[in-house]
Amino acid sequence: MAVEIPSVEDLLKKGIASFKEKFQSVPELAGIAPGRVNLIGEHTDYNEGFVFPMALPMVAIVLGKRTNENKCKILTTNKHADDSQYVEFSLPTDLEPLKPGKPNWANYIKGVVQYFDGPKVGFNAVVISSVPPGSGLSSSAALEVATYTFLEGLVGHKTDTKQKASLCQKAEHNFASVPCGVMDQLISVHGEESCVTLIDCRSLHIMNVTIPASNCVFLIVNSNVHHELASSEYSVRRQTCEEVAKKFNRKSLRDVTLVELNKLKSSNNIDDEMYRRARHVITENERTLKAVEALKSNSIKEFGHLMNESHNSLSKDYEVSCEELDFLVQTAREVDGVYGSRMTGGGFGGCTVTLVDKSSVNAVIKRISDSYKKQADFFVVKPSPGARVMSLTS
Ligand code: GAF
Repeated sequence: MAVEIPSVEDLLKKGIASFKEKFQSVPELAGIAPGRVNLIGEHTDYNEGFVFPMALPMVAIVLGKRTNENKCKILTTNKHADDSQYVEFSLPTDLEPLKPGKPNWANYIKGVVQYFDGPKVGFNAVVISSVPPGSGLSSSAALEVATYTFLEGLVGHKTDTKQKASLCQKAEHNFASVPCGVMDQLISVHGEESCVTLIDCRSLHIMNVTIPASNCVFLIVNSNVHHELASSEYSVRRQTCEEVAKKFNRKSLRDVTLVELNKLKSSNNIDDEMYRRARHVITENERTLKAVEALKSNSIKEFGHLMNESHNSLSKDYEVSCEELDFLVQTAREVDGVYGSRMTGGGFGGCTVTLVDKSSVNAVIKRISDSYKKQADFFVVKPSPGARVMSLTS
């Protein structure tokens, strides 16, 4: 059975109750921001390429109130192994900026408080989230953007939305040491109900594409595995891409064509591994743009085919898939009514996304549940709204 995704209202109720218990007062407002699933365009964002994600109904919420102290006091309702669920830190000053430390979960919040471009004020807050952590659905970007949105609401300051996403990305780089691209933060800020969003990660231009009416849905399958390689290999991939772009004297792989890459290969000026990494990025950009056209013209079959090609390229050329993800993708594809299936996010574990006829969802769930050696979680998802502030007093 697919997991029932908790409603924002239910999460708010729980968060408010925890706040009242911890801080013996009533919270004023909430910053709410979604996780995301990327439908195609993987490992292209840090190459200034194209991505095509949608915001999820799973969200992170930061709720609370402003105080007169120069302290940030935060309780998380999420359980974190070996980590305390409560943290206090002083507001940053020019002389004493915030630094990452323990507990780990608080680093995303600290980073955002550090880079917030409005007036900095003390607050008490509770964090609650329905985005499964460490599963490639951007639980960390959702927390960063929810925190930023909460701070905007507290002081009545609004940052330009692209700048806001970039500052949240900076928090992730410097406080979580992940050299991520900007996709996750941008879609968390800009998501729209019923839309998938094409992002040009060079210009940060955003185009929302409405999902045409059809009998299909997107099914997310969480493999519930997370391989330790994930963050180190992510940096290595990013570096390799930069090295190949340098060979061409170009700013990024966005500016390199497949014909040029093939020429370099035939003159023996690039080793096979580097060639395959770059080939993934170049062909993935092409697939992403084709997928956008396919969705616009309601060519579901073509869209699914491109999702399959994307996964194959991520698995064979970019080598960021793993046994479990390949298994889930392969098993889903064997079911009638499935148009396409691929890993989503950074890889080495996490989730797959499958485009499937509504009438075949249960058959996919059954086939995977019967044969997957671990426990998988299933979510049927619709594109959902991006970050917003909600007043809790009216
Ligand atoms: C992770 C990163 F955070 C994104 O920026 C992106 O690179 C993605 O992996 C791969 O497409 O989610």
